[in-house]
Amino acid sequence: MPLTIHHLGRSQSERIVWLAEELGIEYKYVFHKRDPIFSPQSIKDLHPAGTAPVIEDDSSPFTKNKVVLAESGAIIDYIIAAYGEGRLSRTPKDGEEYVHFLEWYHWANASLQPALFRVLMTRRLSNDPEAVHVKVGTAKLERALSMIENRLGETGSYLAGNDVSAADIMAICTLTTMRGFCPIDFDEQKHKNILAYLKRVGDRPAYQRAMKICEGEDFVPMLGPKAVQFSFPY
Ligand SMILES: N[C@@H](CCC(=O)N[C@@H](CS)C(=O)NCC(=O)O)C(=O)O
Repeated sequence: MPLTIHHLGRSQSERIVWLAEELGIEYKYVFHKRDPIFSPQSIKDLHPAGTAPVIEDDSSPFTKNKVVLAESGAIIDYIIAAYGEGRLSRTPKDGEEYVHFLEWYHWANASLQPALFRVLMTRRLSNDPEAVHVKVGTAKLERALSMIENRLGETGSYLAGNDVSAADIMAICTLTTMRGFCPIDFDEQKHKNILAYLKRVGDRPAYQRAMKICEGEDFVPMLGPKAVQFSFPY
């Protein structure tokens, strides 16, 4: 099995396991436990970024050298091109859906994920919900959530269109597992499309398999309105 996926517990690297399960490709899975909340040495030894996800590929179709890749988007593009026959991505042949795909795929990790972490950091800086940086952080996240809510209202299903894509694989962990670091509740009315989307994803066998592989049988993915703060070590 040439492809190895490294997952750090309760982290964005669940994306890559979900991707591989959706594609039905073979891979070797390696779990790394947080130390106590950051990457352990075993992740830092793999790649100078010291972050998860990381993949290794011993027989890349693109180079004779061993591939060691960090960064979710790069890894997703690589796996889809190398082993996924383009599935779960969109191309110019998909017309308008391609354009939507591009925006949501990149926005998920470049804007949505930082918006959640901005709230996490600003809450740490101040307990006062009226402090200006807390208010700005919260407003930016709320704007991001309302973008998703409206988009899901348009498609009635997934971010790029009717079917799941890598844009969803990129976005979902911010709306689920990452809320364990920064508890953000969803409102049953205001976020009803997001909640229906989380249920839709949670019903996917590949997502269910991925979450069990990543976090074990007892872990309950955060697919409902209420977020639960993780405590470490776990
Ligand atoms: N933009 C990067 C973010 C990677 C990242 O920060 N991963 C977190 C897991 S959620 C991590 O490795 N945290 C541990 C650490 O930074 O020590 C990606 O999408 O791959």
